[in-house]
Order: sequence, then C-alpha cells, then structure tokens
Amino acid sequence: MDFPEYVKNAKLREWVQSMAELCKPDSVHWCDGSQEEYDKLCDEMVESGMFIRLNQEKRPNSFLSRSDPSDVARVEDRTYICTNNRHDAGPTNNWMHPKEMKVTLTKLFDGSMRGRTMYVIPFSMGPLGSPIAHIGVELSDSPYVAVNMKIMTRMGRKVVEILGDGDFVPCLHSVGAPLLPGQQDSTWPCNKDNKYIVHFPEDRAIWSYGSGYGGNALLAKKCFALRIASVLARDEGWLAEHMLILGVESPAGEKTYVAAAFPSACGKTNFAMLIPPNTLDGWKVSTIGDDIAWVKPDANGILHAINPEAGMFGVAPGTSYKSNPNAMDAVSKNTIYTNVALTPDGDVWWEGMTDAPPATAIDWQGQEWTPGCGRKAAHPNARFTAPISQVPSIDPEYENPKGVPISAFIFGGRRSTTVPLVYQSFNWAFGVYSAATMGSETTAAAAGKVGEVRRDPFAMLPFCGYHMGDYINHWLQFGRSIPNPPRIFNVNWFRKDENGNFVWPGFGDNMRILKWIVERSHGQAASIESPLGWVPRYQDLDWRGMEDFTPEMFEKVMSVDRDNWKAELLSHEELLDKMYDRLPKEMHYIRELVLSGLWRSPEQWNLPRDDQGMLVDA
Ligand code: SAT
Ligand code: MN
Repeated sequence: MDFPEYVKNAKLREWVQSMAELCKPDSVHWCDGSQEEYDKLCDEMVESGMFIRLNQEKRPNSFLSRSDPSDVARVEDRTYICTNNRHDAGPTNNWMHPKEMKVTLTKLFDGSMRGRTMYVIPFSMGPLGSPIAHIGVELSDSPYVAVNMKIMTRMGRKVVEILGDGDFVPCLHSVGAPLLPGQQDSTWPCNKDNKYIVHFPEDRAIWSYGSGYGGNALLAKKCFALRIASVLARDEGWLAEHMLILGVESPAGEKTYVAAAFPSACGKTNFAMLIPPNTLDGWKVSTIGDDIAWVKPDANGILHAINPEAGMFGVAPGTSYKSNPNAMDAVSKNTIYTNVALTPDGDVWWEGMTDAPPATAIDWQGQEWTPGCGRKAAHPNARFTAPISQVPSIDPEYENPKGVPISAFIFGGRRSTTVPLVYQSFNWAFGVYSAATMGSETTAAAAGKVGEVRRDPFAMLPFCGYHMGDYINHWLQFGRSIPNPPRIFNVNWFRKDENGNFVWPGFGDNMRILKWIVERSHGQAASIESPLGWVPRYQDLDWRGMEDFTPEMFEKVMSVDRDNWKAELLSHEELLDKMYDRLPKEMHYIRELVLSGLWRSPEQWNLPRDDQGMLVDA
C-alpha cells in the first residue's frame, strides 16, 4: 500500500494496511482536510445522487442528503460496550465479550467495502495540540462521513503531523453495503438488517457497521468523545461529559463559564446560544460548545473545559428565528442538511422553522408534500451539520487550547411537575445525587409514552462507556480531588400549571436564572434553604422587563410538594437499586437526607412570605 510521505506513525500504517486488507475497498484515500478536497467530495456526491446542491444564493455551499428510511437515528439496542468482564459495562449497556464480538465483526467487515473507497480520516478532538485534546483516526467507506467529519472535527494532514509517533483511537466504520461490479449504488447505502455500534474500552477502539447516520457513523462524536473518552477520563482523572459550555459576561465585563447537561428535547442547543432580554442591559452570553465538554483540572486544580468538536450536528425541527436566531444564522451557509424538506426554490424547510409552511415541498423521503398531506416534511431527527465558528455568539476563547475555567455545572430535565425552576445543591455530593437521579419527560419525538419520566443520569445514560455506578463514584472522587469544585445547580424550564400551560416563559428569560447562578457561583446572590438545596427568593432574581411575572407565579415554578417528592424519591430508589452492585453509599444516604428535609414543618420548607406575598428569609 502507498502511504502519503507525511504518514510516519508505524501503528497507523499497520492498522490502515490491515483494515484495508480486511475490508477490501477498491481504493484508499487519505483525507488531507483541505477545502478543495471537501468541494471535490461534495461534487462527487451530487453526481452520485447522495447530495442535492441547494440554491447557492439562498444557502451558499450547502447540500441536502436524504437517508434510507431505516437509517435515521442512533440505534441504542445495537450499541455495545465490550469489556472482558461483563460487570464493567454495567446494567445500562449492551455487552458482548470482546473476543466473541471481534469474531462476529471480522466476518461482517470482510469485504464490506468492496466497490467503494476507504477514506482515512485523521481527526483531533479539541484544538490542535491542546493538552486536553485527543486524536483519533476513522476509516470509513462513506464520503458523507468524510465531509461531515471535516465540519465536526479538526480533520486532515495536520493532525497526522501533530500525532507524530503518538497514540490514537482507531475507529473503523463501514456502511455494510459492498458494491458488486455493475451493481447500481443506492443514494444512501447502509445495511438495513444488520447494525453494530461497538466500543472496546480496554483497547480504546471503535467498530461501527451498517449505518451511515449521525452518531452511528461520525465516530468522533458520541462513540469517541463520550463513550471511549469517559473511560479515558475515569482512568486519568478528568471528565468527558454530554454538556454544552457557555460564557456569561456581566455588565462590568466579568466573564464566567458554565457547563450544562440536559437530556435530548430540553433545548440544550438553544441554551448554549441564549440571547438575553435587552432589558437586562449589559448581560451577554457566548457559546463554546453545544453538545460535549471535556473538563480537566489544571496544575492548581482549577477545572478547564474544551469543546472537543468543531461543528454542530443539531436537530433541525423546532429551530427558528424565534427559538434560536444564532443557530439559524449559523446554518445559513456551508451546511449539510440531512432529512429536511426541499422547497421549490431549492431551499430547505422543516417543521417549526417558519409560522407558515411552504405551499409545497419535497419531503425527507423525496416525495411530494403539502401542508395538509398528513405526513411530516422533515424527519423529527433531521439534522444540520455546520461549523460552530459560524455561530454569531461564538466565544473568542473557543479555540484556546487551554480551555476555559468552569465555575458551575448545571443539570436540567423536562418536568411538568415536582422539580423547581432552579436550586443550588448544598454541596458537591448533593449535586452528584441530583445529576445521578435526573429525569425528563418523553416528548412526541422520542419512542415510548409521551409524558413518562425517564431517568437519565447526567444525561449520559446512552453515552457512558462503563458501569454507571462507577461513573457516579468517579464524579464523587473527582470532586474530592479539587480544592474548590464548581457549584452544582439544577434547572427545570418546563413546569406547568393545573391547566397544562407552561408557567415559565423560558428561552431568553432563562438569562435571569443564569444570572443568579453566575452570581451564586461567585458567592454573591442571596438564597434560602429548601429541602433540595439553596433557592432564590423572588427578590433575589432580576425581573427588569418581566415585571408581570408575579411572586405567586414564582411560587408556582418553585414549589416543592412533599407528596410529589415522596413519589419522586421512590422512583430514585428504583433507579439506584439497578446500579446497586457498584453504587457509592453516599447516594443512599443523600436520598435519606432529602427525604428527611421534606419532614421539616411546612412553614419551613414551603418558602415563607411577607404580607405582600413576597418570599422572605426564614
Ligand atoms: O446522532 S448523534 O448521536 O450525533 C446525536 C444524538 O442522537 O444525540
Ligand atoms: Mn447530544
């Protein structure tokens, strides 16, 4: 095999050679990461029908791709963590013994790339050369993967040069659809019957077969940056988290960075790009990342975080100039759209993008669509892939290889009852408990019953590469090892009233809560004690421009009901018992402490008020 002259790494050469021998592609292409290469691959995909070039006036340098209807999202039931000891994968992951899995996969990969090109895609997760960054190399027979990886990561020749003779995470990917001579290719090749998304944490390797979509195929993202990286982080004393990172600038110019975890369908991307109401003059929010954070303590024990990614792979439906103007601007050019609708003028559309739908469109499956036809124009998991540098609110420190200092962690879910708008955990261990037990109500977009609470510890349930009990213990140990750990907060933007209406407006007004969080993490804003943690009183929040939100309404979004919480804590117990074999005992004790807090007399735990109904100090 011929190697480009800059490829000197012996392990890399040997691995690429042996994988090419196994998968038997027609040719091997080393991605250099240049714009010319990107343009050429896109042109070739337009030619083959995998890409549709969008109207170059309306969406410059942008493309639409339609997936196979059977290949539209991550496949959790086909996702495996293959550790030698089954218990190391834990009860929340699928498991198979690595030896057995390698036999299965070797058979599948044998000849799987026939008739196709194998793209060698070297990538850095994090700014090139950052002490927090890690390097991986993906081999894929999908040009769609190659161009998406160019947006999502720092990709190409310079990564190989920085790698030198260092170590990298090998990521093998095939769509599992070999092409026989003379056979017509599909516009979205994949294997409809057989998919495997497999992680070998002990070898630090990833093998993915059969899917070309999102996290199944762009192996840098959930597979590497979360599942494998969470294992590296456990072993090396850092955190790899499913978190956005944002910066808050006060009117005095003081900058504070926070990282926040939310399960899907909780507005994480919107929060990462929040635009504060202009009545809160001078407060600004900037964006470092929208999905993943890698957090490491520096020599002084101060936590620094990077966004390991360089792009966004965001859910399109629901994104609009109302809900997220920053994201809309970011996807105005140089964007790859997958499974959205195509309008007659060569632009894209999806549900929720505009108030009025287009009169006609071609839907995500390539069929004629009209507003009344009874089908969705875009798939609910339709995506845009866009460089994060195109987000107008991008933070100037985004490329800083040292990362940004983190002052607070925020956890949140979608809960119509029970969980208050905001509370600050009493200490690190209480915060770990709140994150470990967080839950979110299912929405129409996800499978299962709508409105059912699903527990999703740290929003990491599908992404933790080892036993969830060990993961919780890692968080506890991590907090003990740093002198001044960030404060931990919990938020819930989704409380509803008796009539099922949202009580909290959310979106830009979440800045009021973020402001309190930032002030609290600097030891400034006031609060009182509740059974769950420290909470703001009405007068502790900044209501400028939102004076119609009354103390009674505030009481509604903040209330902690004893009976609701008794039920809530029973459900926590059920979750914790699933991880019993490895769960740190603190979790059981904190559960008891929260329960005992609910038995303080109601005058104490329901927030006290003065004659005007204002909440006051106890
Ligand atoms: O498909 S991805 O895993 O990249 C996105 C997601 O499902 O959260
Ligand atoms: Mn995510």
